[in-house]
Amino acid sequence: MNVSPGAAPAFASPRGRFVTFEGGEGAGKSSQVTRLAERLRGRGLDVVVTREPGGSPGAECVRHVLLEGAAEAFGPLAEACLFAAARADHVDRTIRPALDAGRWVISDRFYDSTRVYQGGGVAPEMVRLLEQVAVDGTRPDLTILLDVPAEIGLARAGARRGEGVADRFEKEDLATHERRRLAFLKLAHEEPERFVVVDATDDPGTVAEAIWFAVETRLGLAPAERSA
Ligand code: T5A
Repeated sequence: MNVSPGAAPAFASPRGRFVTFEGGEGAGKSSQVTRLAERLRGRGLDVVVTREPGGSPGAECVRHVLLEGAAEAFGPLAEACLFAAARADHVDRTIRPALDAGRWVISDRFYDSTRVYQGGGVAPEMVRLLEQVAVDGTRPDLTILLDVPAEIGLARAGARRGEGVADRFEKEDLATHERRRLAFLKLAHEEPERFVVVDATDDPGTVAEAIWFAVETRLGLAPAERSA
């Protein structure tokens, strides 16, 4: 298990804290988001769990269009614009109001997914421009990257899906998924103060402990929050 701890930032304002989970297909993001939220709630914290694409009524409609593949024919830039439109709505209606109210927000994917998935087909400066417009300054305090070889993640996602059909992105070939894994690791390397990389090949309980350690050390839970 690899965890890269860093310095705990000071939080002077009552703004809530924003944690995002990133990683490839089947890395275990949804499972770990649920576990972390339960543990934080057990400490008496007010936690909002959300996801992308989606997380607000408008963005959930766009999610359907994107994952069904209906926008694929319009090309990578159009898809990137749709992800950005969904994100703008998600930030405006769900994330920012919750943070302003002092709540914790945990999002299953956020803009790093666009950097990685759409970044393969759209110029990086365009991806960053769309990102800037969509988030308007609302950025994660901590990003947990669940790292797992693409083959393992896809096998997990496939086993869970059973006879169901893979979505627009999941259906892509192994080499593409492995390139995405490396692209996520590159982002983590470039922003070590925001990212923590967790080895997600371990069993779910061990992964959850690594995530909890990262949250405690990076976000500096108050003594009451730690022991409640
Ligand atoms: N996308 C998204 C973009 O292209 N651009 C963007 O900007 C954004 C935001 C979203 C898709 O959209 C793309 C990326 C995605 O392709 P989605 O349906 O929301 O699609 O799916 P994912 O986010 O990829 O999530 P998955 O559900 O596929 O995987 P998770 O959430 O990482 O994994 P989870 O927790 O559901 O677990 C998968 C299976 O593995 C088991 C679980 O029990 C489950 O069966 N599992 C483990 N098994 C063994 N060991 C562990 N440690 C395990 N952890 C979980």
